Amino acid sequence: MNSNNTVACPLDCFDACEANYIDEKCKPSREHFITDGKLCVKFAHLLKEDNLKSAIHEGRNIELNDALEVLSNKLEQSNASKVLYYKGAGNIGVMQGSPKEFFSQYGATFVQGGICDEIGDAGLTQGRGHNVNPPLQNLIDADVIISWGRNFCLTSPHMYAKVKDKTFITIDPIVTDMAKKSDLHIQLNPKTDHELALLLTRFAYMDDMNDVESYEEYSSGADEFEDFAKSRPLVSYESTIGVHLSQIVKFMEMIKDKKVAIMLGLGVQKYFEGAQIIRAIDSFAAYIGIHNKKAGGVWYLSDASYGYESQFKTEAKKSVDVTNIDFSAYDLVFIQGANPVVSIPNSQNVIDGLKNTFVVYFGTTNNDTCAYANLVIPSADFLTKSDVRLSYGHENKAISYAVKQKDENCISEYELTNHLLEKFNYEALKPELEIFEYYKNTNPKLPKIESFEFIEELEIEALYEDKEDDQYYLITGKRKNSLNSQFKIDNCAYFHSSSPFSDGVEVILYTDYGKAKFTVKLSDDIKENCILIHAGAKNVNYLTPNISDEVASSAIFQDVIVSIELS
Ligand SMILES: Nc1nc2c(c(=O)[nH]1)N[C@H]1C(S)=C(S)[C@@H](COP(=O)(O)OP(=O)(O)OC[C@H]3O[C@@H](n4cnc5c(=O)[nH]c(N)nc54)[C@H](O)[C@@H]3O)O[C@H]1N2
Ligand SMILES: Nc1nc2c(c(=O)[nH]1)N[C@H]1C(S)=C(S)[C@@H](COP(=O)(O)OP(=O)(O)OC[C@H]3O[C@@H](n4cnc5c(=O)[nH]c(N)nc54)[C@H](O)[C@@H]3O)O[C@H]1N2
Ligand code: SF4
Ligand SMILES: [Mo]
Repeated sequence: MNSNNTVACPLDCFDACEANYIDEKCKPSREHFITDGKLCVKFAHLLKEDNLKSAIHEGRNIELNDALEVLSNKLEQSNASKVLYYKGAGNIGVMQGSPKEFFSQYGATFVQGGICDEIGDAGLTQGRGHNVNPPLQNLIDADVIISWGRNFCLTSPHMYAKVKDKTFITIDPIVTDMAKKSDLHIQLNPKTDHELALLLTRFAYMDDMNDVESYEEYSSGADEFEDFAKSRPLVSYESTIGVHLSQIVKFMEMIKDKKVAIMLGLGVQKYFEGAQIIRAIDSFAAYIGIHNKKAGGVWYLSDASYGYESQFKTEAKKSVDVTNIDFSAYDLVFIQGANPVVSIPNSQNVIDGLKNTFVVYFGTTNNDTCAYANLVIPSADFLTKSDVRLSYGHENKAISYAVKQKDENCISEYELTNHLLEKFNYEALKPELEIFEYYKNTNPKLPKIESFEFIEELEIEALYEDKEDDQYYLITGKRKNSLNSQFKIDNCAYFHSSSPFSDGVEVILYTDYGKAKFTVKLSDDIKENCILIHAGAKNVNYLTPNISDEVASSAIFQDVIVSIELS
């Protein structure tokens, strides 16, 4: 088969699947290890997207060249530091990084921190110097897999398919799809995972499951961590974590003498002290000797570009935390591949700001953010541009060739960047093929954990101390058939059926940060004290804090208590 017909799924997902473009159709690749002959429904939705086919200026369709002229004139007239470059995760191919090169040379303000995995990444890196997953084979060779704050089978269905016959334990406040496939489900209260990690450490100590031989080789602080875990009073655990001790006993029985893999997800780190929480879990993992073994290990959203040299300049002269941008403070806001009106915290703040600046939207679809754009530039879709897709789930990548002719009114990220670089007489990008070949042919070696620092103390404010009985924890996670705000999204708030509401009624939910209307859906999969609102739900981020976590300038979507406005 002609290998130049492969395309990579560009969606922000662990799996990084590959397809073959044959007879104008995408067929799941059989040779690509992860894809293994299957693609998912999100990819099918992507193929059916109604993509933008014309540039738009102040509500009127215009020629692409005219739109590029408006953009460069605006940039020429603006003070560079008053131009904000905002990049999202609509397509996570490496070529999406190219516009950074222009905005870096131009001197625009960049966004720092993130709205995804950055808090957990910072926590893991503090403890072990990097955040890189073990080889996928270690997962395949594990006996027991713990899905901890991650909806493993839903958010990375192809990784899951490789190991679906293993024994699973899920740690999650919600009865997720993954929980339903698990032999044990620890349905803890939100923001109590550090307490659970300490409790498990204490049980491991009592059961002689501490693997001193393994961790003394590369770590420091184990004794202090052990003492710290032992010093917590056992009696308070049940009421705080919300879990019966018999489940902890079962957990220990299930992992004893087994090769254990922990699949960590975003759920544990969507809090102000999320970096400490994830470090507590990673310290428990080190204590029982999971790291640096031939099988098992700890997986998170790995630093996919570890070991690659960035092919684009990305230094920012100035930056602003993503969690609390005052968009109105900029003369021009350039938004690429993102839908911040729905996806970043405090939607009211975002909308108020976007209404009072000149917004350029560069993307494939007419999303919620386009409603506030003065200029829309249609991006070429993934089938019409070459790219390489690295994965934050595993070490396999996916290669994308341009298999279709681009629409003449659309432009790729690489082309737009070179156009602007030329206009401003800046240094051009390296040739597209050279960048593509670099990412395609470079295969960095996965690092081991050379030195590990156990966490020795925790300073974490408990969410349960602030919550009244008629209030709820907010859980916000992914939905099976959509990808963040892309594709079919609802605006529902899911409650346990013991709640005082009926299915289908509208409620107004409020927090310290804002309020919004939702349609009630009842489901016994939801813990009684929680409300689940999916990522991408139109109004969810009216409720979330425009506050950064303590170390990573990143969003803390769940550090919030929800009340219900009674009409
Ligand atoms: N179908 C689908 N797949 C996706 C995506 C999508 O939108 N749809 N998005 C992709 C992206 S961008 C990302 S970053 C990944 C994220 O992948 P995951 O980390 O799996 O995603 P989430 O659904 O955000 O969070 C995981 C789980 O954490 C649980 N949780 C919430 N709070 C807590 C807590 O305090 N403690 C514990 N232990 N659990 C908690 C939630 O109930 C949820 O089940 O998924 C990717 N894959
Ligand atoms: N409440 C709540 N909020 C969340 C989350 C949550 O769990 N709960 N999850 C967070 C997470 S993990 C993430 S990653 C973010 C995601 O948030 P965003 O980064 O804003 O991503 P999307 O909502 O998927 O919107 C991506 C847009 O990219 C555009 N696009 C697609 N392909 C291309 C392309 O090839 N080129 C260009 N230029 N544009 C393209 C499409 O128009 C699409 O609308 O949301 C975060 N927000
Ligand atoms: S599982 Fe993920 S990477 Fe694979 S086709 Fe679906 S969205 Fe794309
Ligand atoms: Mo994400």
